[in-house]
Amino acid sequence: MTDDPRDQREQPAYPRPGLFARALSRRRFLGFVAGGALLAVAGKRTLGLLGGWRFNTVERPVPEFDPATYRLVVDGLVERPFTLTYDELRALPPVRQVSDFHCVEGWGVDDVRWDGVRLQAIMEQARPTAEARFLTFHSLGGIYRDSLSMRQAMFGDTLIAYDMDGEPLSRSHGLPLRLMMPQMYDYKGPKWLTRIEFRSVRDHGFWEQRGWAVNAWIKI
Ligand SMILES: Nc1nc2c(c(=O)[nH]1)N[C@H]1C(S)=C(S)[C@@H](COP(=O)(O)O)O[C@H]1N2
Ligand SMILES: [Mo]
Repeated sequence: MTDDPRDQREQPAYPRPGLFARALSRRRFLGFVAGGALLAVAGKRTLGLLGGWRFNTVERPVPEFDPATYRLVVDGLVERPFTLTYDELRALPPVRQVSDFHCVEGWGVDDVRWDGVRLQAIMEQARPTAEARFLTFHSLGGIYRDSLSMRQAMFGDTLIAYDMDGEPLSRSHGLPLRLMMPQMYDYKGPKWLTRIEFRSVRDHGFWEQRGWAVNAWIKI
């Protein structure tokens, strides 16, 4: 099962056949797969050429960050749920990394510098219970969310980021906080992150409910 947190195998970036075969005719499904493969090839060619940020959101207007009321809530299957203000978040041990960003639609940005916090720091403070196996990341606004297994959250390059290229995230790029999981397509990375919830079962994110793979390993 791809939901098994111990499963390290790479999974296709496109939905498993079974998921769509039920809803679509075989012909339409094959068209979908062929289209996806074409998109992947086209994406590989244009990455780099079309480097530079775009702006993707399903929230309109985009959520507004108010430092006076903002909290990062850490809860669910943990011994010590807690909340952090923006200042408290920035006071946690900071990490810096440079990593590439990929949207599954075929564009991306290379060598983005991120400053933020490892999820390990969050877990150490929250102490997940034995039942906790997945983390759900919720955005302000209550529309967008996605999840990682505990293992994926502990990857050496997974972080929650508050700065991009040396500046606080702009409002369109997720101020105050976004999840970055560079090994997966960025629909896995909710912007305007406000809650990290530990769960025993995998929660299917916004795009995953619409057919995209839960394990969105980058395929380029
Ligand atoms: N809250 C929220 N987070 C989100 C999205 C979104 O629509 N809402 N889109 C995701 C997708 S598909 C991509 S590619 C990136 C886009 O990030 P950007 O707008 O900063 O370029 O944000 C991800 N995180
Ligand atoms: Mo995306």
